[in-house]
Amino acid sequence: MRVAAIYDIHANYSALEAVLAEIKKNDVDRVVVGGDLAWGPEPRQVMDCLMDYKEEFTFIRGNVDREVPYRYGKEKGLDDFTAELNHWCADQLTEEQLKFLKGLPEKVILNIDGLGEILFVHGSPRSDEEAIRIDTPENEILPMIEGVPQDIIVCGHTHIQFDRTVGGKRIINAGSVGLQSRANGACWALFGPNVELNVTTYDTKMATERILKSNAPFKEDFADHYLNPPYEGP
Ligand SMILES: [Mn+2]
Repeated sequence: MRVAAIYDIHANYSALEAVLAEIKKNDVDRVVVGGDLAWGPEPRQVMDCLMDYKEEFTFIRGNVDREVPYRYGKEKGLDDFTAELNHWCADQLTEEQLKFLKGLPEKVILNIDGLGEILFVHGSPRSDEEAIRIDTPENEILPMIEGVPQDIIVCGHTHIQFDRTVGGKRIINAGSVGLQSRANGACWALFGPNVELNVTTYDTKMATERILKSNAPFKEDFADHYLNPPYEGP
């Protein structure tokens, strides 16, 4: 089995479209959508698209998939930007889409040719909002992965791709499809029989023009991010 992992789409429809087209060109048996689907400027377009694949793809939950449908705000300690966007994104989605996000599982385990069992999570094996970064010290990662029986762990959440070995476990960050740092394109990963970290370029100028014409809050910030991906992740 060959598996494509697409993480942190963050409601960037142009990036999702480009990655799905690229995946179709590869011989992929399964797509794992690694969470953080609808927090960003085009939540409805992204969810309408993903719902076409709800039986075919395997979905896990990211932190914003938990926050958006329950409209988390300042009472949860979130900043104004995140709180406003959570509310706006929830307002764009259908009841069915909100219900879908609420029901996502936290992790999935797949057996992949040449690699064996892989654990897919969003943040870390113990939390959807715990960050494993490209430069997180090993002693901080060790307690996060304690007790995981699989030799390979795939994560996202921190929006920068990496492939590290910590405490005998290979930890791979698939990067972000829609809100990437340190890459000029939509990031994703392919598993089986090897591990490939991919970057699919797409027309960021056109993507930016479209969201700037929309009524998405903070659209200028997202546009700037697409055109000038920052070096540091969130
Ligand atoms: Mn996240």
